[in-house]
Amino acid sequence: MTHREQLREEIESKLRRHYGCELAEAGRVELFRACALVLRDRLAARAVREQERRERTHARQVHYLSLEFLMGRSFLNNAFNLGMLEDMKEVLAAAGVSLNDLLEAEPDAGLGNGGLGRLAACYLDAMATLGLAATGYSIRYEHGLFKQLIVEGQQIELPDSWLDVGDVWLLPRMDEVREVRYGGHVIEEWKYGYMQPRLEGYTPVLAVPYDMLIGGYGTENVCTLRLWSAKSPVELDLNLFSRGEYLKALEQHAMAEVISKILYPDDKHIEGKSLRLKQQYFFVSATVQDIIAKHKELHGTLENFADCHVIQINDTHPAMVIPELMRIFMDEEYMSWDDAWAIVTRCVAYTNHTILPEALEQWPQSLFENNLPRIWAILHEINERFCRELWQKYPGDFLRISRMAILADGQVRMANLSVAAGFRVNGVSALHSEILRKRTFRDYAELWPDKFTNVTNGIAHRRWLCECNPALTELLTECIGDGFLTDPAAFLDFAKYADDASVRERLAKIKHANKERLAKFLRTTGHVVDIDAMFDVQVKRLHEYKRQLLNVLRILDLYLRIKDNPGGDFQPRVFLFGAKAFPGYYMAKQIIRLINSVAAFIDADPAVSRFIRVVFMENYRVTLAEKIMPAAELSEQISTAGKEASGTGNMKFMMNGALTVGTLDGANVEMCEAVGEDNMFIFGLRADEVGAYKERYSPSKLYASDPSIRAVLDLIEHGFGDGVSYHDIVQSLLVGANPDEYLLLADFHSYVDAQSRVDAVYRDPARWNRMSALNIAGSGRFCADRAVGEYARNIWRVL
Ligand code: 26Q
Repeated sequence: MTHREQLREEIESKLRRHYGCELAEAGRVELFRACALVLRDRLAARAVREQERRERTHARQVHYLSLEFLMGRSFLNNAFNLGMLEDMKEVLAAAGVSLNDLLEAEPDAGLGNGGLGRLAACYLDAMATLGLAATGYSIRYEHGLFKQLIVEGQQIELPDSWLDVGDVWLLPRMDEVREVRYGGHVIEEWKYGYMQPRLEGYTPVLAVPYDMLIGGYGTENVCTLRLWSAKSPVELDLNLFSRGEYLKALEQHAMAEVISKILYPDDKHIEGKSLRLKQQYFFVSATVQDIIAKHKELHGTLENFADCHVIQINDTHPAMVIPELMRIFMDEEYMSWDDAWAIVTRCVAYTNHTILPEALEQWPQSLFENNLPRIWAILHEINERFCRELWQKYPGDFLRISRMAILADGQVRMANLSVAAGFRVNGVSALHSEILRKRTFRDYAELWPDKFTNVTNGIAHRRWLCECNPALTELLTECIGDGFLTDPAAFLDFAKYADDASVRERLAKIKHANKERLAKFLRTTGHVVDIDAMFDVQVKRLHEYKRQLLNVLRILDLYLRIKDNPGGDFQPRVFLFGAKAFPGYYMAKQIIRLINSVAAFIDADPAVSRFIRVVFMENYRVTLAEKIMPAAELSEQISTAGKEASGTGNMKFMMNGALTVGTLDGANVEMCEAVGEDNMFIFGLRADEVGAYKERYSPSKLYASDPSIRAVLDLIEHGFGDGVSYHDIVQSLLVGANPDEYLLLADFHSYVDAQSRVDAVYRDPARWNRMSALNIAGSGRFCADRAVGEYARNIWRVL
């Protein structure tokens, strides 16, 4: 039997067994599930072998802890990595089904907000491909990030229920359920001559693991993403009712099961909500128990624990691993403080993802005291010992010690905890890591210079190039062979084809076809766009520092120029936006509304809409990004310098041949290094200029003295004829304690200039496509395989 015949039989057998139907009569969802189950079986068979290998070889294990894994869809990735894509296509085609249709049946696993969550997902793919013994841990949120609707120009949030169909990838492991305890009080008891703290009157919650298997490419290795689901151990027992305990039981039941209900839609906008703290502790405690229990089964001792495990925390959100490991080592394994601390500080490493000071995580002490009393006591002791050590080192330097303290002003500072206990701290781009050393964690970097390092982010290039842009992948393969599939350095070989006119023409054709594909999709959402116009794209979370508003300002500037000179020769462009706003972030939501008002305003003016069009694409998510990246020609990466830790969308655009207009921020700096300044459109203040500039910055003076800035702001103030006022947006730029915090007006002209350089190059296709080729060739260093390789060698010591 051929592979193809066997695959067909397996699918048929799944259909019969699970849905009682034949291939010819199966509905789309049934067929999707059956095919997914076949892929899952293959992965499961490999996973069993991999598990045996890990246990036999005592491989050093990596545990990647993250509150978010923004996985998107898995079907295509699994088929691709298993080498079954062609067979799958053929078998389906023979049954009269197109693979692309089938793929649309899968919901996104949207278990993340944006960059940080998608990074974790990309890294799982790379860890599996590099053959690491790695496991990801997170929460099986019932609802991922909200679904965004745009109604009358405004964002509406709807719940996202991905599990109805998305559960097909999840394997429940009922034999590895853990118990997590909340509340109660600590009883101090003497036992065998030791003081043994014990929690009493606590509320137990069960953590049920569901495993998603992640197959590597070109290897048999499989990694696991373990997602914990919360379940109450309390049966709702009506007998309790008579004893007056029914309400208490009901309350405990509800408290337990709400823990894994929903992903917090915050991205940097941190609120000290007790449910969020419970979520963090829930997944951290279950994970730590899991790691320790399995270690004991395999080794029978904890002495070698730090040699066998490294725990990477994705930002500070899982930082409670530190006190939780301490708790289990001391209270349950009877270790001394010093022995426990020596292990913990050898196996936890911390990645920071943000420079915005308001986004550094802090929790009110009272939340810990009430919900996690034993963890609170341990944090208190960690802080006492740490501050005492600092006092030895810096006697009398109160200010420094209070800056470095873990507990201060009734708050627990999770970043300080992570730096103090972690054996390595890394930023996510060269510039970001530099800022961490020089500013954010300056005191710490003086004390422990060797603790700090950089690992520039990377993206899963098989997903973000090969799977979503097969035509470009084929061209690359023709030119440079298929080595780049597993070797990021091989991309560079493509540089020499930048001077080959036939390759440049192929590039242009591929881009055009991808634009057509996106335009076709946009038509189904009610947007008609001109395929011959430049596709100019800004997609990312909506945040003031990312400056979507600056993009709007220059669109309005262009609008005014067209109005002034309707017969002029303007480069046609389609301005595409996609962004979700945190539901409680007023200014972000206003900016979404503004984009939609401007879109309608331009649409209604034929003199302008013959040149430009603005489209806000609703519900931006992984699956939509996979349609956008291959079609984009210009990538907008315009954050205020010094604010974007890295960015990863910038890399996806670059790899798909878009040119970048951007500030020297985050990983843009390294992209510019990779391709040279001539092959990027750089503008604006530099990170090291921003501070001094702000000292003497007066946006209202700029408004008064600069006619084009004034004209654009007046236009916004006047409104767009739809009865909506954008007065607040204008005010935020001109008045208040910190007007134009993100320096939009300061960078305005520089940005407008950069955009005219873009237009000039676009008019010369040979030059544009040459730059595009050089960007693709330079994008190899932004592969997740390279980034994870660096983690593995320099931090985890597993390669
Ligand atoms: C924390 C506490 C309570 C509630 C929510 C949060 C929370 C959740 C998500 C805080 C931050 C985030 C996400 C941050 C994030 O996505 N940062 C981005 O990380 C990317 C990957 O490193 C970088 O490329 C981006 O520059 C950075 O903004």
